[in-house]
Amino acid sequence: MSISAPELPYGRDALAPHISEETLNFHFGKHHMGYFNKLTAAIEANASLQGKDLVELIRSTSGGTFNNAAQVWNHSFYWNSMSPNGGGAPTGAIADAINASFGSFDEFKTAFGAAAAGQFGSGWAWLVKNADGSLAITKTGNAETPVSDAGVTPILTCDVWEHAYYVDYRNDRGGYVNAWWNIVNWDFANANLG
Ligand code: MN3
Repeated sequence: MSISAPELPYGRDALAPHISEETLNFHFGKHHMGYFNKLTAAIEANASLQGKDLVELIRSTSGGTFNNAAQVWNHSFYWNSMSPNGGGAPTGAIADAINASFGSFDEFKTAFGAAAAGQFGSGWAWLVKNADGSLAITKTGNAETPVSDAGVTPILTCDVWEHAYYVDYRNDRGGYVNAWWNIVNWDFANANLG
């Protein structure tokens, strides 16, 4: 088996009060693990899927296998996009790159928040690096992921499926995204920027 089980990089109560332990019990323990379990079942049932890593599966499958592979990858990236020690203004190279691409951190926050709010239904808001080195904000629906495009490097993501926030914020996606800024992991962003 080439796909390892998802791991949460901190305790399930570590993001409180911004994201509760109850949310992570469901979001990591049920949803993320559910995608992983369905993916491993699909791999066991189909020899042509065996021996491929997660990114290879994302780029070579469609339908249910794509959805589960992409959701396994997207959620691991999402957990790492947050940290109990995160939040505040960006530091290091990502701070300079944000200023260069968006004008200022405040302008970036406004544009990212608009993408997160404007994703109709389930999906994801992303900060990505394009092949030319510039940063961009994108949004994807359902399981769709920038990983599908080999020329794009994901930097950060915020999950805007209702299961990410409904326990803590009910239908207030904007309130959830506002809280996400308190735990955003700039060290992870800098590592991805390379
Ligand atoms: Mn989710």
